[in-house]
Amino acid sequence: EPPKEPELPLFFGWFLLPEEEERIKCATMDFLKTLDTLEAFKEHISEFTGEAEKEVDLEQYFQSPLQLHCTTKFCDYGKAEGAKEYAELQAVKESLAKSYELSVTALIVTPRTFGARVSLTEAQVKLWPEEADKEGVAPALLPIVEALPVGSRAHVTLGCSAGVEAVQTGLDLLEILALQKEGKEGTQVEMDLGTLTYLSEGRWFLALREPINADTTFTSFSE
Ligand code: 2AM
Repeated sequence: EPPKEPELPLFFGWFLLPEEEERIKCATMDFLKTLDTLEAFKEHISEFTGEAEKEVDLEQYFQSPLQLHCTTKFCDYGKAEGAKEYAELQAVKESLAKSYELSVTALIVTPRTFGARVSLTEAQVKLWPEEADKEGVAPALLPIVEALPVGSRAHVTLGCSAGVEAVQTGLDLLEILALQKEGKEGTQVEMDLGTLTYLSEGRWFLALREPINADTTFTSFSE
């Protein structure tokens, strides 16, 4: 019998340590609590509720995932393109179970997702698959995404609205970055945490004044 191939995981990524997860969840929930009380946000409430006068409790609106993480490669147990090649990279094999400090530099909120933008270091970019930024991106958006620095899609999904899959967070982030690149920024609001910008269709971007760092472990995950 030939030796069995090692099984591929659902995905690889950086997983926040439990105490870090608690800290990040608290800080980001505080932001949501403030956001839905802002006049600027209320002006665009219908983009979340479908009705102009209705209120929204963003803390209830988003369901948070079980374990906070930043996905590097979605392998889908080997069904995703490039899964095996990624798992076999020397950089990946060497990095398993190692500690990494991630830097969160912005938060995004859309009617679909709530996420944290992660700015990767050079060492971290070595674990970022070259094609990952472009996967599943709408053709119209591709030229702009290709012009963004590698790893621009890196994020931690903090929550999804009902019926939305986590993969949407990275796509929402790229859309926001593309709009920024085209100079399509709307209303800006100064908050304690940083500058909040509105980018049409219920999209909000908070550029953090100070990055939020989080200790993580690089590892694979299978259900
Ligand atoms: P996320 O990275 O935005 O959270 C398991 O489903 C994990 O893999 C989730 O964390 C999810 O999104 C990510 N994921 C799911 N499908 C994906 C895809 N097609 N491309 C990239 N990441 C994906």
